[in-house]
Amino acid sequence: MKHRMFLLSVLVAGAVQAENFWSNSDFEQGGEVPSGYTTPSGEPSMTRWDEPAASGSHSLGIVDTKSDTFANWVSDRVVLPQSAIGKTIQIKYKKLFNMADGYARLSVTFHDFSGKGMKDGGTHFKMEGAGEGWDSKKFMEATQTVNVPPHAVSMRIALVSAGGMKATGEVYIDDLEVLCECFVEIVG
Ligand SMILES: [Ca+2]
Repeated sequence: MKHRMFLLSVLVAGAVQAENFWSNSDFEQGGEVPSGYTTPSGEPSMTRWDEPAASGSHSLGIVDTKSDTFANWVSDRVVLPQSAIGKTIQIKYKKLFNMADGYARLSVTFHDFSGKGMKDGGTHFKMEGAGEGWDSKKFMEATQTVNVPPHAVSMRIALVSAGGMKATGEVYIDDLEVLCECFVEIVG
């Protein structure tokens, strides 16, 4: 029996595939703004969709020059794959930042069937001070995990320079993937 259980676990582990379900990951598609993103509040004039870039010629960026306001990029709500609900997903991205008097944040929020934000579904990844790679303008890779609440239907991602209203500085994100390791298919 022990032998059979071991064999089964090997087959399952070998079959798990991390799939990216986020579109426009490299931020290269769009018109006046990158496809799938808006600047719904704050100071849109401080948002950037240009270089520096880790891939191609665009990243999602903010140059916050004002200590009394902020800027943000907010994604559309994206319907979660059924198999991601209640599971852990990975947010993988490249970041370049130099923030003072506060921090910028990459925020992940989950929403219920009516589109309302869920109380237990907010995670903020802070970027404070000068990030590793800033001096050489090299984007650094980050991977963070988030738990998807059981009743979540959709999620969105926001890049915000409002980690404390006084925060100023620059922040850029590129190659953003949302990976779900829950498409289990036993092939053995
Ligand atoms: Ca890019």
